[in-house]
Amino acid sequence: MNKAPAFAVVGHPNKGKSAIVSALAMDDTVAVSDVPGTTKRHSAYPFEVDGTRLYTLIDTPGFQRPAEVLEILRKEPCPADKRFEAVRAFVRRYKDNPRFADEIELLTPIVEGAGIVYVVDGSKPYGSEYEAEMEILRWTGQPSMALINRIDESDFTDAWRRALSGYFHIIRTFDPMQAHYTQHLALLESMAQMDERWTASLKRSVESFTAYRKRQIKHSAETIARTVSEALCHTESVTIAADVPDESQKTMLMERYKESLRNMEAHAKTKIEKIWHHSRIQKSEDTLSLQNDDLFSEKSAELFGLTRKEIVTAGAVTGGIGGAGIDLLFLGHTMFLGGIVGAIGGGTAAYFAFEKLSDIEILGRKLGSYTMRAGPMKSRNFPYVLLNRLLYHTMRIATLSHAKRETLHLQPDTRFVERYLEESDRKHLETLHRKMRKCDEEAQKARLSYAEHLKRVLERKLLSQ
Ligand SMILES: Nc1nc2c(ncn2[C@@H]2O[C@H](COP(=O)(O)OP(=O)(O)OP(=O)(O)O)[C@@H](O)[C@H]2O)c(=O)[nH]1
Ligand SMILES: [Mg+2]
Repeated sequence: MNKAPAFAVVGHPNKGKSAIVSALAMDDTVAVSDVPGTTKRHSAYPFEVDGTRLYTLIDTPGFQRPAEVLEILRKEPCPADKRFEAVRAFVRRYKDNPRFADEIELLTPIVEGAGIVYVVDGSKPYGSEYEAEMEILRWTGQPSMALINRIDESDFTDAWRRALSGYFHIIRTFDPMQAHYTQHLALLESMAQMDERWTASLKRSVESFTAYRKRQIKHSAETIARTVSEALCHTESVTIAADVPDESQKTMLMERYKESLRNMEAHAKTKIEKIWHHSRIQKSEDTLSLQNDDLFSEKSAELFGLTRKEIVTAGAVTGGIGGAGIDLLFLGHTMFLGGIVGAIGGGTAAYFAFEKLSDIEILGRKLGSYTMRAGPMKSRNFPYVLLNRLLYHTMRIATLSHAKRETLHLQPDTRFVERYLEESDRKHLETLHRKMRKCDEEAQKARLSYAEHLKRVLERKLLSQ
């Protein structure tokens, strides 16, 4: 049997109990809402790593009639050692009485052995109406702690601390809307102190939790590295009958190519959301624009930390001519291609590469046909554009509390990568981008170092806040 401790999160209605459960269990399926009385039944949310349960949070409805319940409990004289039993008897006796439905729901897990996490809103003044519920919790004698959650800006924390200290030994502040890893760890440490029977197990949880977070970071870094590498090497081809494609064929191919790159990015983002248990988020974001400004302008290159010298010497596009028939290139017809011409002054644009296919059998007939290919991406900025967006996405998702229900606005600015990458990181990544563009065996090795490097960059940020 698994001995992972369970904690019932209890308190007044609408004080952030479900938000706390959601944040601590890292589960965004918990119902969090500003309508008081949202949670009607108690439900358990286990937190598991590799199939091992570390702890369980139990969401509960708020107290509705604590004074009446306390009156019933106090009717008969009851020595302290019999009070737990008295509360249990109350739960049994009033199990089907709708008058105390919420109290029965919230007390059930406690009389079954759960620890108590009592939640108050530190942005509202303390009032004696909270005393009956705190007294009931004290009657149970179960290990307990109080959590002060400030829902808005006002601060009555000191008054709350004074009041709570008469009922709880451990009092902590916690903001479920900020997914601060260090705050979460500190809270687990405090929970480990609630009862010595749980200490060892919760200490192990802290270790597993840290190891788990490192794995999440590693998987995110690998996802980003794979996506950048695949997007750099991606090509789209169509076979055409004549050596001069018509406009609609070119546009179609270019749209398909762009669409594939966008899909790669979207796929990576979904993967990252899954890694961080955020599959249900509502988000508003722009898709990868693939506009000239981002991909080919010197201004963007400078933002990514590419120096003027690097741009001039290497050109805004890298590499040579991809295909045989460079004279078949029809530059300037689409915005996208126009950008290349602008960036390199009408010179070697390897964007569209046409390779003559001959002696290829199609449907049993010999055909002299041509392949029109878009890609691989030659823009020097492109891997930075993608890296910037995916790093931004990872940072936002990894630091997003599971208690948030509002739409997440994602607007990466080009300076993000600059803020996150130091000069030495950038130099290293630039070397790796160059190797990854070769799309050969060396490129695979470069991708692994790239992932390793990104992991260190992400760890620097995500393990310290
Ligand atoms: N800004 C902010 N809002 C919070 C915080 N904690 C909770 N909320 C909001 O307060 C409202 C109530 O939160 P819930 O977690 O649903 O409260 P509850 O105690 O479970 O409520 P019931 O289930 O109705 O008893 C929700 O709109 C939350 O988004 C907080 O720390 N900061
Ligand atoms: Mg609730």
